[in-house]
Amino acid sequence: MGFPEHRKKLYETLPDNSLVFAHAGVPLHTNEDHYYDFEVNSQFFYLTGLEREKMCLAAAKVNGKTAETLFIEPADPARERWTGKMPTKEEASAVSGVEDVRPTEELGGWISRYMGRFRIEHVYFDLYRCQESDLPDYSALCAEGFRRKYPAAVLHDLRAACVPLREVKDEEEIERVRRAVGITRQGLDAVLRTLSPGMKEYQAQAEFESACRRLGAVRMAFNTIAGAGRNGCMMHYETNRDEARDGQLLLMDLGAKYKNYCSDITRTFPVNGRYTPRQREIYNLVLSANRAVAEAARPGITLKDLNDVCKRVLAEGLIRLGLIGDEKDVGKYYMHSVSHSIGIDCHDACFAGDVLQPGWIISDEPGLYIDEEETGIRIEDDLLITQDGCEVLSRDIPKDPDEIEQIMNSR
Ligand SMILES: [Mn+2]
Repeated sequence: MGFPEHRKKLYETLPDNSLVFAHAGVPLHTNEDHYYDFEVNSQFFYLTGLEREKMCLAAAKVNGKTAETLFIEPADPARERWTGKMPTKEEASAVSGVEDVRPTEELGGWISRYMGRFRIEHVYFDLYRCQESDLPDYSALCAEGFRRKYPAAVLHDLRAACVPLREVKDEEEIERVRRAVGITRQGLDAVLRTLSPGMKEYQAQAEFESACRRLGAVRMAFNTIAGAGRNGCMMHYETNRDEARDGQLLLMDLGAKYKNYCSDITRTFPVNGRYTPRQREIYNLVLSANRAVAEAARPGITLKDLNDVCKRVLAEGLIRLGLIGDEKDVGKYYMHSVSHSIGIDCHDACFAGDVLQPGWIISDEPGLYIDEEETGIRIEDDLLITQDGCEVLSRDIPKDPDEIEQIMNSR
């Protein structure tokens, strides 16, 4: 179980005469001697459970047999004096389950040996590219170097090979997401205890994040979104500098990350503790879409099917409220999609069109964004797909408007 099992499954899916290089990545430079906070490559993490920079898992599947070696930077006392202890071979081995751990400088020799002696035909690097304009990732640069030296080898995308495996979470992964959701619940409790008119959006963010860190989430799943009033109408608003005022709603889309697994939750609270009748009307419509999606989520359907369910409910409600005249205009107030996969990444690796299976974890996040009323409402839960439906992992996080008002007014 756990991370060694992930590697075993990957090796089973690979053709014979393959090499795999999963690079952890390197810290990215900003200016002078400053670097961005290091985030480990998701494929490397999925295969090893290690979050440390400058490591590489190299594996060979040759003549039906697999061999694997983990290459790590050797501990350097001079560097440790400044930036802390580096993992030893034994520690890296204990976390990953890889028995053969060697210093990074031996990776070149390892490659020469396999490429020189065996009929290697397929070579896997993480070659994912999100946008054409992105700088190449570290793994892509390593692949470039490899291709120059061995132009006959066919390069494949390690991410694409991992996606079908990553889509279905195992027990340990589900447990980590559960913990992340549980921590997020307590972080939102802290917001509900303190939210009041005059609070800055970043102060609500601070309430949430400090509770999460206290509870063991050393990082968030993504930049916290805290948008009051009109700011709640921007799907990925993360400036969080404005004041939350009397009569406004505060939309918070956020999530703790626990042992590198994400939660992704949205709640929309009334800043003064009471929804206006109009806010409640729209809120209840979003809530009914949220419930309809959870009702529909089950193995065998796709994320697009769930979005169709969501759009139908929202469109009917918007017509009833007089905001649109025709179902097809639902996009005027609902611009995103209701669901994505959740795991190591907040928008976790999955292929569009793949059908849900037991073990998928997905979001359920309908929203309505009505600029002219300065009203943005989104309600997001995390769902674990089960044999015959789903389990709402975030069921304990208040979303019923009466319950939210009751909590805010009894403090
Ligand atoms: Mn989401």
